[in-house]
Amino acid sequence: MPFRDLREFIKQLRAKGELAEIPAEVDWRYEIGGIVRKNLGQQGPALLFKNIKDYSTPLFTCGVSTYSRVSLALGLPPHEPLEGIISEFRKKINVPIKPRKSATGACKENILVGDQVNLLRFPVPLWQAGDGGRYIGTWHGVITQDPETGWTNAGMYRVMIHDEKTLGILIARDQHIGLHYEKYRKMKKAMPVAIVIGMAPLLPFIFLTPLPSQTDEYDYAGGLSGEAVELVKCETNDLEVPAYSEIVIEGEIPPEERRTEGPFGEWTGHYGGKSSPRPVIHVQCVTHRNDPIFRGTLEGKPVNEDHLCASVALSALAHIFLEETLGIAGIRGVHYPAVSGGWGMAVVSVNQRYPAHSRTIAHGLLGSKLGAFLKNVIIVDEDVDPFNLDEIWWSMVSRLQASRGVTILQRGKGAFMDPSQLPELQGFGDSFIVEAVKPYEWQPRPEWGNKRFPPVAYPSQETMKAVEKRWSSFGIPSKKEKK
Ligand SMILES: Cc1cc2nc3c(=O)[nH]c(=O)nc-3n(C[C@H](O)[C@H](O)[C@H](O)COP(=O)(O)O)c2cc1C
Ligand SMILES: [Mn+2]
Repeated sequence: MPFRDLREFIKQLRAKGELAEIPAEVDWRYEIGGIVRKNLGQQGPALLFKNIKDYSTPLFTCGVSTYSRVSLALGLPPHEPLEGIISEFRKKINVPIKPRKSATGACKENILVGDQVNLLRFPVPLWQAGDGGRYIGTWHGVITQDPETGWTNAGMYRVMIHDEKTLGILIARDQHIGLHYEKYRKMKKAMPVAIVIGMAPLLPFIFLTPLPSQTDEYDYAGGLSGEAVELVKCETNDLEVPAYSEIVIEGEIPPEERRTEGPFGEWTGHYGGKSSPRPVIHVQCVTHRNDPIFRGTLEGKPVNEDHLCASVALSALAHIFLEETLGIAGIRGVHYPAVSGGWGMAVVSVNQRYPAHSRTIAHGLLGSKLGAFLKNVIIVDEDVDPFNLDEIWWSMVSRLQASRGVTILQRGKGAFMDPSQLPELQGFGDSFIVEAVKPYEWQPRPEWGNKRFPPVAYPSQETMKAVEKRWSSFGIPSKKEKK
């Protein structure tokens, strides 16, 4: 059964023993960030902070910071392997479902306009020491519309509090919000915006996922959830938001006004940029449910909730892109490992069928929007499990000759705020492609059993099956499943 909202998900987490509810008073200034950091490090439960200093509203975080909870959100068994999680994600997102429109919804239970607007009413953490402010938008959706075509976009772009009624936002030119904003700027008009916080667990996966332009993220959110997303219209503009959101912030972004925003602990695990003048959001209205639950996440040094979720979403989407958009056959799996930040590295396992098959894959990814923050690509053969980092290391020694299989591409598209790049060169980045594969052109040899590469040293399938059958009789304890 899909989860309609954040509350249903929290209820299920509680029932499954996946939730820690924290009655002790905690400080929104740094302490929450520290607790979340430790909890992420030990792959702990989802957290509901119920007693935050100066506040009565609770904060929910770490909802999908482990694969078992991502499985739960997707309706899979708790110990589903990563390959299965990504495969399910791929299947569901590939069948979009149009949203349903409602006249009203739970997010309208409280409507605050004008003088009633006070963003400091929510327990927004100052997440960690180097952050330039309190970030209210860390696990949210920012909704805007193309003023020419009417295309609606929903993306996750960080949002900082300036004061009770004003927010700062980072808008990159090559992101969809950037495309919309450029048009409004040319028209010299303010851009209407809606920010949604606290929603059904699969929606943020869609908001952080680079889907093609002119496509509506709500359709994909419906597909992924297996049920149409119910939408309601904003109070002060024509944008639509999920009806069961905990909090909705409505406002507009003037074309030229700037205020200092940042820095922010980035997905790279560093502070890659300094505070700079960036666009502001003037908030006109806040709507929220009764007893709202604030939702946020700590970004920073991997692996955090955002890295894990980006890893799942990008792996699934890149697989679809390579297979269906680029028409590349023979792909066993695509993995953007969470340990590399979820965005920065892709491993693709492929059954090579023609010359340069492996390299085409790397070029395809690096040249696409899925490669917006992608730096390095590793290609392995189809018998190497791309979801098992140990096997990738093995492959990089046993099948790679550096002069043949390592390529460095210079001045490609780099992730902005990449800490390894000089500030003046931000946006440009070098990439490596590693083809840790059996060379396509090698010929069969008798000493290799007439294969084109030396055989892998491993007991035969027949032996392994027979051992498996008798395994319990040997009295050897089985290794605990690693998640
Ligand atoms: C927690 C979090 C914060 C993010 N903040 C930003 C941001 O400030 N600016 C940005 O361009 N992308 C940011 N991203 C990445 C975008 O969400 C991602 O590139 C997404 O594809 C953007 O949506 P779009 O493809 O519709 O433009 C963030 C991702 C996460 C998970
Ligand atoms: Mn988009």
